[in-house]
Amino acid sequence: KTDVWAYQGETGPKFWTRLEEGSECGGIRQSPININTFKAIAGDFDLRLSDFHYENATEVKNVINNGHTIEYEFESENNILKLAERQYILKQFHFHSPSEHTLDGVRFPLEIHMVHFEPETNSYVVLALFAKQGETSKTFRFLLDYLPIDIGESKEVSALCDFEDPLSTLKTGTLYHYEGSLTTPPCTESVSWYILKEPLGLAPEQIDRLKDLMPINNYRLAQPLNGRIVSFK
Ligand code: SG7
Ligand code: ZN
Repeated sequence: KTDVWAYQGETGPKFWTRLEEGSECGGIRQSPININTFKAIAGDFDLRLSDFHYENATEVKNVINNGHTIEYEFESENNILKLAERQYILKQFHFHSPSEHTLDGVRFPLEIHMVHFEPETNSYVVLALFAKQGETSKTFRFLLDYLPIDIGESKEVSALCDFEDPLSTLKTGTLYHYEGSLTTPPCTESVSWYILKEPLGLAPEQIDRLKDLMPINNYRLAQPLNGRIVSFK
């Protein structure tokens, strides 16, 4: 697996386009993007709250420090997002700091990516949640109890992820949508992005600790829209 890239220096983003093994980092529908909220179009996109078939409390199995992010993996494959007749399985979530997507140029302290995968078409749906300092979201209460300090280190986790907060924000909050890519090599262009406008709260210690363990500024710069439309609802 290609893993020779970084967020800075000689193997930084400019180098990503030259990576072998089918890098799509130089493609035309890349992520992340800046979301110009004034240009977003009132959307008739498909994602609805009823499409989230999530368990109330889901066991987290494992956490890994992969040198690019801290990633928590789920035990069950029971959290399903049903979209356009396809079933996307919630696999993992991970962090970027500061955020990768920006809202009218504004970067949030943290962005959480809930990665859903559909094996038949090899495509992804990523739900992006911004986080800022505030009262700790129930969903992420366990974060500081299991942290892999060293690159390559992974740890068993025994904790429950409770999705009530993000799901209730989804009910009333604004959601942005566009078609893009993975934000890391190989930048595969098969990702439907859904970005929740309203940030979740995390304790300052949680944000600081995650930052400590990840590369500084583990975000990719905004990519050109190339005519893509961002919709909202
Ligand atoms: C993180 O971002 C990891 C990757 C993820 C990548 O570095 O969480 O996950 C694994 C399993 O390597 O790549 C295929 C994939 O999920 C890109 O994901 S992102 O576009 O949501 N940032
Ligand atoms: Zn990510």
